[in-house]
Formats: sequence, C-alpha cells, structure tokens
Amino acid sequence: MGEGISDYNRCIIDLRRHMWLAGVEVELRRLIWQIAVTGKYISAKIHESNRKLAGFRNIYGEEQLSLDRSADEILKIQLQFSGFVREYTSEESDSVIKIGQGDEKYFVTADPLDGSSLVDTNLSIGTIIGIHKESIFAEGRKTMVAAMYITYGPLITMVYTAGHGVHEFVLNREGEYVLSEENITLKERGSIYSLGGLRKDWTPEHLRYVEYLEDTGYKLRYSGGFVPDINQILIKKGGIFTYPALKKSPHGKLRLLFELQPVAFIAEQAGGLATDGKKDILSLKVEELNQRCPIYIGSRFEVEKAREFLAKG
Ligand code: FDP
Repeated sequence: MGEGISDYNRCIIDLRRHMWLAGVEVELRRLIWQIAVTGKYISAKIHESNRKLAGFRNIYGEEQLSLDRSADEILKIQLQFSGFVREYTSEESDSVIKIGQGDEKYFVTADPLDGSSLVDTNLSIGTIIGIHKESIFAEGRKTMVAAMYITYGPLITMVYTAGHGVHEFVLNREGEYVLSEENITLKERGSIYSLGGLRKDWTPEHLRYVEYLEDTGYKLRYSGGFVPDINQILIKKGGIFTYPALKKSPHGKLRLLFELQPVAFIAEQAGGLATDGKKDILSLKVEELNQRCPIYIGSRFEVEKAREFLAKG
C-alpha cells in the first residue's frame, strides 16, 4: 500500500481484502462484513445497558427492550438492509422470519447474545451466526456456507469461516476489524477441558470420560459462556468443550441450529471435530428450531476419545 494511506484506511481494507483474497463470493463477503459491523452496534447496546440483561431505562427514562431482544432486533434490521438475506431466525424468536423479497441467496441463523447469564458479571459474551443456502431444515454439511462469532470481552474479536479456513479479526480503536490470526488450526490434542452440566447429572460413560481427562492432566477452563469457552479452545489451539446428554435431559442444553452448527463448522474448518458423542454435528438434520443436542467439540484426539467412551455405554 502506498505512502499517505492512514492506518484508518489500511484497516478498512483488511477484512474485506482478506475475504477477497480468500476467494469468498462477493455477496457472501458483503454479508459477513455487514454482520461484523452489526457486532459494533450490539456492543454499543451492551455498554448502554450497563450490565443489565433485563429491560432497562435509557438516559431519557424510556423503557428499553431486554439486551438479548435488542441484539436480535439490531441484527434483523441490519440484515434486512443487506439485500442478501431471504430468511432470518434466532434463538429469540420461535419462527423463521422472511426478511427478503424471496429471491435472495442466504438464510441466516443467530444466537444474538450468547452467555447472557454472564452479562452482570462482566465476563465475555458473544454473538453466533450461521449462514446457509437453500434451507436451514437440513444437515448443516449440506447447507452451511459460512459461520462466525463475535466475542465481546476486553477486546471485540470476530472469527469467521467461509469454507476457506478460520480467521480471527480484532476491532481496533478506529472501529475497523483488523486481521489478527489467519488459518487458525487446532492441534491434534490439547490440554484444556470445558465441561457443562452438573457432575451428579452426567451419565456413567460421560463421567468415565471426564475422569480420563482429569487423570491425564487436563486443566479445567469453563466460564459458562459458549462463545468465550470455545474461543479459548480455538485460540489456545486445542482442547475439548462438552455439554453432554444429562440423565434428565438426554438432548443436553445447547441448540443445534443457533449454537452448535456454526461453531461445528468453524471447528471442522480449523481441523477439529464436533460430534454429539456419536455422529458429527454437521450430519444431524435440523427438524425444529429449538432442537437441542449434546456436544463434544475441539481437537480430534479428545473428540475421538469421547466417542470411544460413549460407545461403551
Ligand atoms: P446462557 O444460558 O448464559 O445463555 O446456551 C446458553 C449458555 O449460556 C451457553 O452460552 C453456555 O455454554 C451454557 O448455556 C451454560 O450453561 P450452564 O449455566 O448450565 O453451565
């Protein structure tokens, strides 16, 4: 780049240029860009809420929507303007919303504010996005073309894949997403584990698997937010996150469409695996919006090991 180009301009080019160099199709890269920008508006809303998740009053004393509903509204409005999205659905709604004219290419799913129970503690929270073509009621492997998540922490970071590796960007002071790590790759085996659910509710097979991890010396890393927990595994290049089947809830807690599919797509693109303990997450058919599913996601070794232990059940 020539002299005289300010840092500001250089940064503007970064995310767009990255997607262009990676060969991401033009409409898809505009959509990813638009969603990344929307993360800034959601972040502003989080600041405005002053750590209150429930509806709050703004400086004019007006009643505001709860934070997760606000994030949902912001996303929906921004996607309506993009012109590339036919349908939108999120964890906040119980239906698929037609936001396009009917001939747009993409279907977008969102968990607009994941880890919302952490808002008052000031731990990191996030937004998870899946981008599909044709339909969302299918196996993720057939329909997903891109996935991304945004982490609202000490820094705002954005991780995306459009099927050409996994890349992380950091929002800089000028408000632009700057590439911080390209082609993030999970090692065959990591050293951290992140476990959802209560020990007393785990199945015997899952308990034996966790004991194996503990005996092997894995370090516990669990914040209670899926985005920061999975981001830790990705950025540390290995480990395992699991929210298993529980005795009273055999489908676990996390949602296939809004949380698991996008993050599974990212994990696979980073060379890792994501399963429900038996089948790949991306081979599971979405039958309903709120479908839940157990999850074992991360480095190949730990996920394969989970499969071995669960098969003994
Ligand atoms: P939250 O309820 O705070 O929105 O699916 C939502 C989620 O958080 C995930 O982000 C997180 O991994 C999980 O639930 C935490 O569940 P537990 O409180 O049962 O640990």
